[in-house]
Amino acid sequence: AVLLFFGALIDGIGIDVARADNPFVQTIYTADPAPLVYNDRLYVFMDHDNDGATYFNMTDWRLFSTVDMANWQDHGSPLSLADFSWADENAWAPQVIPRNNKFYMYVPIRHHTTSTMAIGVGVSDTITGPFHDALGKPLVENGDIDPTVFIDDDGQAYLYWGNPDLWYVKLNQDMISYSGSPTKFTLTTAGFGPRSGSEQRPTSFEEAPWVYKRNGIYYLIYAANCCSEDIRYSTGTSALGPWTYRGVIMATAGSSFTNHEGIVDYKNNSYFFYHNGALPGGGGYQRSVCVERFVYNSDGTIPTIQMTTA
Ligand code: FUB
Repeated sequence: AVLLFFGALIDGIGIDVARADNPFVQTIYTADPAPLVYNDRLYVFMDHDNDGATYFNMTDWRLFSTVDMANWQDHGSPLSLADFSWADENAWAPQVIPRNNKFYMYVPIRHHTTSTMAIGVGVSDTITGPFHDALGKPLVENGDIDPTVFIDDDGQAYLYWGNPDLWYVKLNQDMISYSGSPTKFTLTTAGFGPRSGSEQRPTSFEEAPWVYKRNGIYYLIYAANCCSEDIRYSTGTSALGPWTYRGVIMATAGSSFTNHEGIVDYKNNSYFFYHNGALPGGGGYQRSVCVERFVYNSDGTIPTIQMTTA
């Protein structure tokens, strides 16, 4: 089945390419989008917010894909909280990356015996899943969340995650183990900008890191300032910085007090994925993923992006 966001559900394709309405998933509440281009198709992994929820008590992840940014295919749930025997709550922001002829899905979930947030890894032979728990235990566990994964040109893979701190570790080739210890970035205002409001944190960095490299520039996009988050970014000269604060990309998430981004190039366009609370009944715990096309400035900086709603 192909979901069309003009209110129709049809089988097959054959529709003129058109700009999708936002939110582009309108059948369920979704959040924390993580785009991935694979075999000329754009996949977006995301959380699944529960109807009527009063907390982020999600229990599965969802996957949608497109070839034209207008017609989105619903692939159902590639992975669930129940697939991790050691976890009991909080199926939060995922990211998937291909390597070793497999797909690795990094997810923050709560360890049931320690009640601490940890990062688990799902693995699958196909991008649409089903994924299964690769380790039977956390990859890392330090209470921090929101993994993002990046493989540099030299083949070194990095996992980054964090709230309130920003951590990284060098992943091994197998993508389910690491060398060295998890290490904190030093958060400075030169790297991550000054904090807004009265909260006692050193910089604007809050959560939702998203790291990638484009035209020789390393980008670290993130959600800033609790608890009406905006999306900001820094750039670096290596996968480990040093980072230079570059400013705000998206200033609001509407009626959602969180925002969480993913950026990707697809078919010669650049796309900024995020979430807001724009569906009927939406809000902080009933969020909806959206996407905006944008153009990088000639120096590689990212323009301010306005959200659009249907
Ligand atoms: O979706 C649960 C949490 O809310 C995510 O981990 C954060 O990034 C925020 O979006």
